[in-house]
Amino acid sequence: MPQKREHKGMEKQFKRTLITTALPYANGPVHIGHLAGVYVPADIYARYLRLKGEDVLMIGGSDEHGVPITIRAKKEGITPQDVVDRYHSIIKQSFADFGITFDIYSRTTSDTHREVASEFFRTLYNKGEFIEKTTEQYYDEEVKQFLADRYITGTCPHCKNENAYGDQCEACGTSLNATDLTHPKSTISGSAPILKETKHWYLPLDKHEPFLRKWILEDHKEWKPNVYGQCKSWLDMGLQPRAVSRDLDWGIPVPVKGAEGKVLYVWFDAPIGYISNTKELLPDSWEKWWKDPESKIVHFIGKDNIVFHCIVFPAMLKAEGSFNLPENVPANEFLNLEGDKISTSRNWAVWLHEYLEEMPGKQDVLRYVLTANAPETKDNDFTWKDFQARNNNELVAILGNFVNRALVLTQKYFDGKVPAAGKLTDYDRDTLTEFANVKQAVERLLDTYHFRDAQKEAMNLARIGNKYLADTEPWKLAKTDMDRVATILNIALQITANLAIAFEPFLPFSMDKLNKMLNVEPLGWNCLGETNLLAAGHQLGQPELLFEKIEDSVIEAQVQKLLDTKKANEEADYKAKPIRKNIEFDDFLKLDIRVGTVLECTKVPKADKLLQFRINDGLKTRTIVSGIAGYYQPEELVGKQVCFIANLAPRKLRGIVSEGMILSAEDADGTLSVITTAKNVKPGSEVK
Ligand code: B3M
Ligand code: ZN
Repeated sequence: MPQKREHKGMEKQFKRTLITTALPYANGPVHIGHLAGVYVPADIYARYLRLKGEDVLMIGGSDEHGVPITIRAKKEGITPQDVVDRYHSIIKQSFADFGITFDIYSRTTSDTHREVASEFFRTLYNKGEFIEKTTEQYYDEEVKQFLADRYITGTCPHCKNENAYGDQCEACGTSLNATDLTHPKSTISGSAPILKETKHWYLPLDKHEPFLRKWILEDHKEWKPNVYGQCKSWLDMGLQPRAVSRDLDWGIPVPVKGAEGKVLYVWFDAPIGYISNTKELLPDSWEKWWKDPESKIVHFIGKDNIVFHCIVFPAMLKAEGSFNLPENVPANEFLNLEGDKISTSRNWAVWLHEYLEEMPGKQDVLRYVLTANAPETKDNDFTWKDFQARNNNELVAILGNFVNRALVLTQKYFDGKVPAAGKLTDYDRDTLTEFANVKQAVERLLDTYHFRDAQKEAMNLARIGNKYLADTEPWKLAKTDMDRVATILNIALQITANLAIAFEPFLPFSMDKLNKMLNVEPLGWNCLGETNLLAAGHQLGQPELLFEKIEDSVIEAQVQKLLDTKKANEEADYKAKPIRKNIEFDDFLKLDIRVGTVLECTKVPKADKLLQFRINDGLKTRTIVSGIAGYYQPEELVGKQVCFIANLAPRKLRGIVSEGMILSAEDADGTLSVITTAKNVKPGSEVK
């Protein structure tokens, strides 16, 4: 049955759905953040549509190009190919282990991908869709190579941190161009790079801006608010041409004359990977999935990839001319771990392969918890305590308990054969209507990408069942009224069969098990809500426990593991940033730190890290530019009191004269938090 969706006031029908999932970089294993943000929701959606009998493809793969991979290789003294070979297979295995049902999981180093991406570039090139620009970039004469931003360190012009990167100073958060650094140094050879001219191809996003504005802001108002909002703020800042090539020796060679030593920028080739992988899977029929107007494309991604999927890739597809654009991009926010940002380099993560070693067979528990806590509209936190509570109080106590009671009682009183229902009471009928309504509710939520609420609805079905058995107490009637017991258990078993359908997209491993216990083939989605799924006399299989309680000791061990990581990280941080040597009191007095009240705060156009403040400093209004745009929405800070250095010599940032510096605390992962006062004080008050 074709799906119906609201579209520009009309209902648009689609014949098939192409689901793509962000291609993770093959420079490390995958963790719970990946699963929660992208792969579990995509898999739920794919399984749901397949259960409905729709035509679905789910495309995945590893992103194997880009600078992070070359850096990792250099660090380990191996080739980039070694790095991606290792992690591609680990990642692929983890996804398979968690039941993520890709139709294909390939890689961007495949031959098909190289051909498809080269062809795509050539088409745009021949159509004149690129502009060519020659700019000066740093070049390491010792190793004879241009340096990507991350291969250059130097002194930050703003805060004088000596270890700033070519794209960003992690000490003050300012986004930089490599040429802003003083004393630049190549991290490859340690030598001072020279500036050398180099030519690159740019996609003129500015040219596509009017189209993108209409397509997103007017035609896709139904997109999630976090996605729509990010797109709007990019569009409002104005789009710039973006380079789609790099001077690098790892990647897909730019397929035109005069481009020796240049490769496609990883963010140019990676999204084309969705197309290549479809083609690799279906060499003869891939095009209908991408080009037939009756095909719907949905990109599942994390929030850091929104601009590439909603703006850059659509502009590429539009420029090419023959492809559909995505119907929706249900991007998630981030999942934190025990209150801190997940970080691969700090080993602050629950790695999927480790989880499975330590919790064998518990894939569904993690899938359940990650969906229950999915960062759908805001960042969310994973904690082991919550993991345990959701397992013990929901999976075990509600779903598992109900199913087990229904099956065990049937075994006990009817030798495991579905008993025939007799006359229904009003309460029976009310119960049946209640769960018949669940189908519509779950569908509406899944169709609009509200996976956590959909799962909650499914759990309500189990709650209804649990309550029904608790209220009717068939075990007490066994001696007096076996007809009534038969009716009650028939109803309980029909609810169980419904649960096996409703939970299949969420808990596929357990529902497989449940289907075996029911001795049925998996039932289609359209059976959901029916009350005669199991015929009287049908022989059930052996009941088993669906879920088991997780003991405190298991959770404590996981928490301890994280505490150990935290301790190791703290020691390393302290070593990396030891307390500086003592200063005299007079030195301290030189600093004039004051409190000011933020009157206005706005984004600095074309600088994604900078906010411009207008601050009441007690005497006048002063302007300060600060590199904290990544951590605050401007409006959050208006009216707040902040501390700032009032006697720092004014300096120009992106053409704006900044009169001072706003003080922020930086934690180990680089997150900045503005220093404010515990009580409101008069603007201009000194901080000492
Ligand atoms: N590899 C970035 C990431 O893993 C990038 C996604 C590509 S999707 C085409 O966040
Ligand atoms: Zn800095």
